[in-house]
Amino acid sequence: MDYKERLGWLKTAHQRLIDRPNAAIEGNGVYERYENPVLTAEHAPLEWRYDLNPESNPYLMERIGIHAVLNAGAIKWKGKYVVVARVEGADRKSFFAVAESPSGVDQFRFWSHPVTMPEYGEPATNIYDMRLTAHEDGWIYGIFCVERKDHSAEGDLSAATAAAGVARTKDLVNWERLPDIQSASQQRNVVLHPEFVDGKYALYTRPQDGFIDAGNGGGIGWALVDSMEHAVIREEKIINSRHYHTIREVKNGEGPHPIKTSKGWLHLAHGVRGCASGLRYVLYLYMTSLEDPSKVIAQPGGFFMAPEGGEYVGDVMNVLFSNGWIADPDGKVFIYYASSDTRLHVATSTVDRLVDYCLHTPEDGYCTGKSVETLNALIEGNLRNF
Ligand code: M1P
Repeated sequence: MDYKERLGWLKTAHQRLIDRPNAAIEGNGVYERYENPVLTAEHAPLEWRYDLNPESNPYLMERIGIHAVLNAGAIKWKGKYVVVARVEGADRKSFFAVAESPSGVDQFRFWSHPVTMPEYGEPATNIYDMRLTAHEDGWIYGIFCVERKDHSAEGDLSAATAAAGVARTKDLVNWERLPDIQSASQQRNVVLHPEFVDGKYALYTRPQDGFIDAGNGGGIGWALVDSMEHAVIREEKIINSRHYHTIREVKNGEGPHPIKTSKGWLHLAHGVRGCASGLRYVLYLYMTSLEDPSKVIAQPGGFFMAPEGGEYVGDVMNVLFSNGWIADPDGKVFIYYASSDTRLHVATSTVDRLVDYCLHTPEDGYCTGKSVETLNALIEGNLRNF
């Protein structure tokens, strides 16, 4: 192909990918998966990847490789379904980029430029996994992981530290960077609750001993802070703990901020366990009280979603991760989740179905005997009545 032919081919293929309709797949009744991912590396605009000047790029070769589009914060914005995705380049650096869709399940298109995130303190080596919160104070906050080299670990080139970065915006284009959250431990997966609690900002936290290891960090924490302009975590209590031989044995972390329902706050989180093939990341739901969002009132046992089919395969295998969902006023819920740190998918459900799932899925009994007892109770009821 000559330059002109190749450019035409690239443009057609890219447009076809964006226009591709996405159909729901009937499943377990709790949610519907969709046939296609909603965002992939190939969705990145051609202007980001190619030098389109025939003089400086006569072979029309890709100049900047985009490797993955994953873990995205989500928000309904001016009638559109908008995600702030983690885009990872071939150079392993992640950045944020906004994409919007008219339907929430297909036709996602990136805005023209990635987000230029101002720095705070020592420039970050990597930033990722933004949780978006339209807070009742009027700002949209983005809290994200800031990774920097761990200078105390001399000679260990993979040693890093994790902190929670904070930025706020009114238009998703211009971001005001605020100081990183101060905490006694390293933090990742920090999420801002959308309402004030006792007049303070409320944070879901995930204390961790090291960059990867949760170590003694017991699970998802809860902290009240006076200000987001200088957020300091002074006290933190664990509200959703890790537990031996469960899906959240090794680590867990809050997903997006919880959805307020008439029966309580509905939470989406990820749980991690170890196995011979490495770490396995799955999604789970739980609910907390409207009066006290730090008090768990429902904890269905097991995972809500786990990798299936092609979702198993990618840059980091056997991973589902979510940090964004949108609840429409009619109760429809769009869950944006990434598979194997490579691509972004959507699943849909409703607030009513997800609450029903939380309130009626048996809790984990923490041993095989209890699991069989619970199973038998269901079977007996079904055999007696149906
Ligand atoms: O690779 C899986 C995930 O690992 C991290 O999550 P956590 O902090 O819970 O271990 C994050 O780096 C996340 O981005 C990634 O998807």
